[in-house]
Amino acid sequence: MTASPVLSRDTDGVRVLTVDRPDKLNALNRQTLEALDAAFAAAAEDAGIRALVLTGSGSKAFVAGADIAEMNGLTAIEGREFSLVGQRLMRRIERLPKPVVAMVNGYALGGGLELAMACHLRVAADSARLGQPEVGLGLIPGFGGTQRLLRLAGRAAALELCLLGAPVDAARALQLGLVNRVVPAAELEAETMKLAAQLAAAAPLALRGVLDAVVLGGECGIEEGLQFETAQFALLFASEDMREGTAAFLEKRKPQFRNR
Ligand code: CO8
Repeated sequence: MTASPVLSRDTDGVRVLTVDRPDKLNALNRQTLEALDAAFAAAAEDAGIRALVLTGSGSKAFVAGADIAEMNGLTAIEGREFSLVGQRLMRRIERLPKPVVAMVNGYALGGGLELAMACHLRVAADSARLGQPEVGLGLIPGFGGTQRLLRLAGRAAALELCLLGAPVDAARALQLGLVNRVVPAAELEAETMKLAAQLAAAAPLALRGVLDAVVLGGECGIEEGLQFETAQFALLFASEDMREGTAAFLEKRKPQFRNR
């Protein structure tokens, strides 16, 4: 039996998933895409997991893209299938009812940037480089990158990155809104885990409400988006955690959220 290309470890309600193909800079072959899909599906169902961190093995790459060697041999039909497997994974992450933080520890290129953009937050090492270099391979992004980059950073940045293919450094990625935070490489893990711990201690139903309202709201008009927000807001009045959060504020103590 071959080892899984995705490692998983849990700490205090946070599951860390690591793409583990360091000799190939964690490139996404079909086996890795499927292993990630299964890992995210399992995490969604696991009541003990409240937040996730996604990263790549080694210090050089988060994920350097879809596996070019594997793509080189594909027919058009197989290429379409490969793209759909990747898009399904990205959508699963984006629609996960728990927050996912990408810990961008190095190159996030092509499918690697697409993977990071499907996560809800991105923390990058100052040494990271991010880009959509597919045009250089005679391709375009195929795991939803044209669409997520457009929504995340706007048309100018999407066209610049996808047309020119040149990666940007972490500082420029922050300027473009592609990442939320940039930290020194040596502090990346500690800073990301701190953020994940904060998410894991928050009220899970409230986080889920935010994810639903923001992710779905970003894909529809303002009227529908406001309806999503009101529906989520109203639903939370039925939760024990809302009573606990507001009571804790009034009693000047720390809330204990129970996911109920
Ligand atoms: N796929 C396969 N193998 C890769 C990839 C990749 N994306 N990236 C790196 N590797 C391999 C290299 O081939 C090399 O393997 P080997 O040692 O066996 O020769 C090993 O990883 C180390 O890489 P390098 O020697 O190239 O390391 P360098 O430090 O010299 O360079 C770079 C690092 C700049 C990151 C360089 O490896 C590079 O340019 N990689 C490719 C980046 C890229 O173009 N990514 C986009 C791929 S296309 C894509 O993601 C499309 C997504 C949508 C797909 C839709 C499907 C239809």
